[in-house]
Amino acid sequence: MIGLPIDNEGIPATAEDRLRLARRLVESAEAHGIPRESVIIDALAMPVGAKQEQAAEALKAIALIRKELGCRTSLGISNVSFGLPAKPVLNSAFLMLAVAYGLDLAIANPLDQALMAQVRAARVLLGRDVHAERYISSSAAAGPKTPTRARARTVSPPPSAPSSAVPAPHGHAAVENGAGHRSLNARLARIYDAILAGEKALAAALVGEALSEGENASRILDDALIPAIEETGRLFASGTYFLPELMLSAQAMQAATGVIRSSLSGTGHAPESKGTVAIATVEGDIHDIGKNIVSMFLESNGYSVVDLGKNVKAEDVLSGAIRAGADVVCLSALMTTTAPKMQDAIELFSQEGIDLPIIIGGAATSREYAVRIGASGYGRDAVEAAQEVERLIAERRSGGRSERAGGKE
Ligand code: B12
Repeated sequence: MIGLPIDNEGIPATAEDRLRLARRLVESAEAHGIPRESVIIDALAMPVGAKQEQAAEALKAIALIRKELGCRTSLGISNVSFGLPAKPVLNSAFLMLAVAYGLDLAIANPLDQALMAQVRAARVLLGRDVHAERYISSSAAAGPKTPTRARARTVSPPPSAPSSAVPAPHGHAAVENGAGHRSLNARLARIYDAILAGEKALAAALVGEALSEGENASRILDDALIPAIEETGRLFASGTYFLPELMLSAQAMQAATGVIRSSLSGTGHAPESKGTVAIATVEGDIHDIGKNIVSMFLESNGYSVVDLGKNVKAEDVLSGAIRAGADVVCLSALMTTTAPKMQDAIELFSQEGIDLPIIIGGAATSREYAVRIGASGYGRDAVEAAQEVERLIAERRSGGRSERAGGKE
């Protein structure tokens, strides 16, 4: 039911009077068994060319009616521009303001592409289009995505499905899922899809299911999770994925690796630690997926890991490493702009006379870079990270000086 707050005196001039009449409408509707959730009150747009203050009154009425009566509001947008030039400009500006004031329904032309694009943009800015999903999917720049979130939901059976529902047994028939997708068994393919689609709960559930059915944790990481997050990076770089999608995939990745981490810590390994590693992502860099994987892998290989976090200043790496009694420090950087922070840390350790080996890694680094900045070690992945840690701890224990990063090759 749409109600107009008008009485015998005509259209009230103020928002407060519109609220008063709207209250009467709502009470009368309720007396007739119509709940207020079903009532829409029109806030009454007037030509701003005739009564300029009226636009503000209509906007104020939207907010008041919503707040005081808890019912929805509508507005006939184009009334506002009557008698003025460049009507579409005023109409769309008015609509944007009305949306910001909480308008639920606009009487406007849905075939007006420019207007509708602005509404979609406003919904992002006001946080109503969660993860900008509708905005992105309606954007001309957003090409077809592989796989779409919907596809990931339909391709994959629900996580609680019995294992007999899994179409291909472990290590057998491969599923090709389009660009960037490696040949994977069905279970790993679903995990890959869930990461690509940013389906956090699904990814975690599928990884839990795979582990409980005996899938190897390293295989899940190396064949499904890491290739999937790298593929999202490629899709982002090519303009197919946008930042909210990348973030959703990263969150799904964190959730999935979290499941692996807790399963590893639950298995109870070597009671005696092989040594202590302090690990951090350097200052200015918030990428921590790789660091977390390295840290998890080191823990599962019997090291005590003290995670100093991400975006960590060189001084905090130093004090954290000392506090932890670390044998080795691991630094991660994913951006060309943050990799130099590793050198800062190495120089700080040296200035302060702290003789601790520092291993570096992350997509923005290389063995050559490690040699150049005087790091003690470099690892391309978590396995190499563990090898480097082992080497350097052994060297320290045997009293030898740590070789520099280039010494291994
Ligand atoms: C996921 C992701 C994000 C997520 C991060 C979520 C998180 N919590 O980590 C979000 C969406 C938040 C993000 C944000 C940004 N990102 Co980003 N991101 C990525 C992406 C797609 C994947 C990174 C990743 O997790 N890879 C998977 C992991 C497992 O790999 P990894 O970290 O390299 O780790 C492995 C190895 O390197 C090694 N390793 C890692 N650390 C260490 C440490 C040691 C000691 C050792 C031995 C080994 C080791 O072992 C790991 C396991 O194998 C990359 C693209 C890519 N393909 O790398 C872009 C990328 C890194 N991001 C990029 C950019 C620019 C940004 C933003 C600035 C975007 C923006 N405009 O806002 C912000 C950065 C904000 C900031 N200040 O840090 C650029 C960096 C460009 C550059 N060369 O400098 C990339 C390359 C994308 C691109 N092509 O443009 N990002």
